[in-house]
Amino acid sequence: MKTTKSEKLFIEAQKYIPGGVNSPVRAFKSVGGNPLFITSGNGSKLIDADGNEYIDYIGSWGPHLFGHNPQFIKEALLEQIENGVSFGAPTELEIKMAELIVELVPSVELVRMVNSGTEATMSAIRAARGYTGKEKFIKFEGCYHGHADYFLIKAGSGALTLGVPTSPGVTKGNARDTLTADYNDITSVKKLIAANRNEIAAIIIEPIAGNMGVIPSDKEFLIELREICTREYIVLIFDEVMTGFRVAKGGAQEVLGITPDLSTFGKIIGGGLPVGAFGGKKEIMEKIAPSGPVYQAGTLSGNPLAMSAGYAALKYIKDNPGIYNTLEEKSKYLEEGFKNNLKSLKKNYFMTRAGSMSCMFFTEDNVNDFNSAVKSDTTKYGKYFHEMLRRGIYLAPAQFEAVFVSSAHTKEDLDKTITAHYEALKEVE
Ligand code: KE4
Repeated sequence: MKTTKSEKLFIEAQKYIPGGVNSPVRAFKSVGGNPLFITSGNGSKLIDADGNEYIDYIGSWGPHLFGHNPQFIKEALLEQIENGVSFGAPTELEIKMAELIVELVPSVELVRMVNSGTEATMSAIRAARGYTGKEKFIKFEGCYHGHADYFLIKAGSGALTLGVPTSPGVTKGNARDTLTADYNDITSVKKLIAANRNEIAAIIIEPIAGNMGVIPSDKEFLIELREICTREYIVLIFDEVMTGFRVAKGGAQEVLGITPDLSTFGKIIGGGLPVGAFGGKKEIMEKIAPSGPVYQAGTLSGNPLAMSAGYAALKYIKDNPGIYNTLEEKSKYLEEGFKNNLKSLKKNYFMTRAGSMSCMFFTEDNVNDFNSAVKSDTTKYGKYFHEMLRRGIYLAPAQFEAVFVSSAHTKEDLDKTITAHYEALKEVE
């Protein structure tokens, strides 16, 4: 069979880049086959190097709430480029961006811009340690908070997909301060606190998990987690890199009605450019240099080009809050279509959804934590993925990720996806 352009490019890429990709989950490792090289994205569509068009449900792993390359972000970028892209000095745009985040997320009193979700979460942990004077922190098995050493302990997303939830290269010294609890299991948290009394600076959690597939947290679990953190002088960090501005204007904390001490953001707040942020209580954030002693820095943090795209994205959300009703309608329509297919095919794969992020697990048992998620048949997922790809539907090349619906997905897109889903499942035995 003729070698495709993507296949040729993948061979070339592997000469210079580890695994031929700049982020592991893009490599199709867990679904087999070779990654597609993309040449353009517009609205809900991607075009690959061979000219094939796909309906895209990755959306750059979450940033594209409005679809690819929306006009209002493109215009903001082009306008900023005329004046320069980065100065390494404060700009008014950074004030406007911070002010808007503070306005949209009431728990955030002060916020610092960074360049990725990883930088946001690692900085939030450091802020919590500096504020409390304590060293250990609790994360949850299957949650992914980026690739800082001490997070790569029983992590989700690409780490889980590649079967290395605890990565080589992470030293015992680093791992020593990372305690891991079970998602939605408050007893596992209480046990760790009892065994590490007065040593825990923070608990970091994805309030709606999106990196072991999509797993909403139990409300009672989160309420008790909030109470424990308040009682034990532990900083509660909501990692909203994925859920922030995705599941609601004010993120998962607005949907769940729980107030964290710190929040981390990424993805959507960059409008497709590299942006992260961490923020929260003034008494914690004012410990961050130069107002306080906890050092944190970044050459391109808050750079005007990224801020122009991020501010345009958040301003659009502020001015058009109805977007979340549209996203809910489209996401519910897709979910209903998938569920009808499963019923017709007498398959009972477990489905979850939180707003416009969803997941179909190839297991018929309930999924509410890491151990139940990993029962999914990833071989079946791989076959399903390729059957959908053949039909022009571009899903995450890994079971333990999310499907992202954008406001750019049309009813025609959704109907085509539902039909492809039915046909693909028929091929998966
Ligand atoms: P980045 O450093 O990749 O910008 O953000 C890390 C991160 C932190 N917290 C949460 C909840 C996240 O979902 C992420 C990154 N998400 C993955 C997708 N599951 C990024 C995709 C990739 O690694 O290429």
